[in-house]
Amino acid sequence: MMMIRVVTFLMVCVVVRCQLSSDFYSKNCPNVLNIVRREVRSAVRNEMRMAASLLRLHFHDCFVNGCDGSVLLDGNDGEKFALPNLNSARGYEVIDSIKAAVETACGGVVSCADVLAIAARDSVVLSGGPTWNVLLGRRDGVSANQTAANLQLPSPFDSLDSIVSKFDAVGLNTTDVVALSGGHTIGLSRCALFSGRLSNFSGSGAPDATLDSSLIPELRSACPVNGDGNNTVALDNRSRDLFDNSYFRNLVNGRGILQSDQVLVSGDSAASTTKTIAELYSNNSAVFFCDFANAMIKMGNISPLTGGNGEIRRNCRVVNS
Ligand code: HEM
Ligand SMILES: *[C@@H]1O[C@H](CO)[C@@H](O)[C@H](O)[C@H]1NC(C)=O
Ligand SMILES: *[C@@H]1O[C@H](CO)[C@@H](O)[C@H](O)[C@H]1NC(C)=O
Ligand SMILES: *[C@@H]1O[C@H](CO)[C@@H](O)[C@H](O)[C@H]1NC(C)=O
Ligand SMILES: *[C@@H]1O[C@H](CO)[C@@H](O)[C@H](O)[C@H]1NC(C)=O
Ligand SMILES: *[C@@H]1O[C@H](CO)[C@@H](O)[C@H](O)[C@H]1NC(C)=O
Ligand SMILES: CC(=O)N[C@H]1CO[C@H](CO)[C@@H](O)[C@@H]1O
Repeated sequence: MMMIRVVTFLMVCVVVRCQLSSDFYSKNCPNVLNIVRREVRSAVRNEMRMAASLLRLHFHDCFVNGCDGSVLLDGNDGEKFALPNLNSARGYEVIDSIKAAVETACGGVVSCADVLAIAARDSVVLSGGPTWNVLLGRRDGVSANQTAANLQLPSPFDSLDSIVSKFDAVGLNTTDVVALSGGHTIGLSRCALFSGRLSNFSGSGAPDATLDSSLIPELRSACPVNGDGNNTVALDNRSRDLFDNSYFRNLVNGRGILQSDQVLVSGDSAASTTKTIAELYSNNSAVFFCDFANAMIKMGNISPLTGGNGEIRRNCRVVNS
């Protein structure tokens, strides 16, 4: 069974081309992959959710100014304080400790943007998902852009068209939208981001009709009206910490948590090819794993700074002086 899966995975997989390289640090920091993996493993052992949080950080980095570590920069006007990240994005301290370990081994060599990319891959693998060769050689940006973070990161209240166009703007297509949304097979969401679906959805007087009604009582009890909007539920309650295709099995059953999840199969816009893709993933996890890995590589290739652009930040929170 395992053998068949592996063979299918290899057959389906088509390698994506790009400008970074997987052996970028082979001379100047040959141990970087082992160091990052060791640190991620220890953080995830300490708290399983951290795998999800680290995966999301790489996504939020790449969608704003490309994968340049900008999400990590401190400061009230930084991306950390943009709406999609405030009281939401997490894992910054873990990135600090990974970076510190890497700096001890090879100071001033490995970018924070690359640390995020490696940590995201390791997080997926440690959660039971696919692996891929992480392409490296990104340099770190010297500024963050909060406005861009607010405009360019997809919102859980976005329509399918809006989500598709935000991905398109960074060179990711509909297949990538669906595959990468599968990142929601791990991690949690706060009630405030979906509780509007549970009653009087968009002023309709009723819950969101695309939400399986048998899920509503459970979600209402986890997220009571006037309760703490910061309470959390699993994005994939079938297997909250396992990276598998059950997120897509939820979607075909109307059990996506966020509106932006469910629109992939229930949205009636022109882009509903997303439904065909989600259905495929719901009964073929090998194709999902392969498409996810390829889409992660594509996402990691968004506008990298290379050559003499940017810098290798010593502390991921501040630009070098
Ligand atoms: C398609 C558009 C997307 C939207 C609208 C979206 C939105 C969200 C929202 C609202 C949350 C919960 C945040 C909170 O509770 O404060 C979340 C969590 C998460 N997202 Fe997404 N997301 C999208 C795509 C992605 C992608 C592409 C990835 C990675 C490949 C990803 C990975 C995650 C993970 C792992 C979590 C859980 C984080 C944790 O538990 O700390 N998401 N997302
Ligand atoms: C920040 O992003 C916004 C929106 O994309 C853009 O209009 C603005 O020029 C950017 N600011 C800087 C300093 O690059
Ligand atoms: C998206 O791009 C990938 C290659 O990066 C390709 O294999 C796939 O067919 C494309 N999907 C769509 C819907 O165009
Ligand atoms: C639902 O919301 C709409 C608009 O906000 C409001 O006019 C209506 O009275 C609400 N209905 C119920 C049943 O709460
Ligand atoms: C969540 O917690 C933060 C920080 O304590 C607070 O500022 C915010 O208002 C809370 N959000 C909700 C929806 O309750
Ligand atoms: C895949 O799953 C969908 C629903 O999830 C189902 O309708 C469809 O028949 C399945 N297709 C195949 C080829 O098994
Ligand atoms: C909304 C939610 O989180 N529902 C359930 C998820 O699964 C556990 C059992 O594993 C239930 O106790 C929750 O109520």
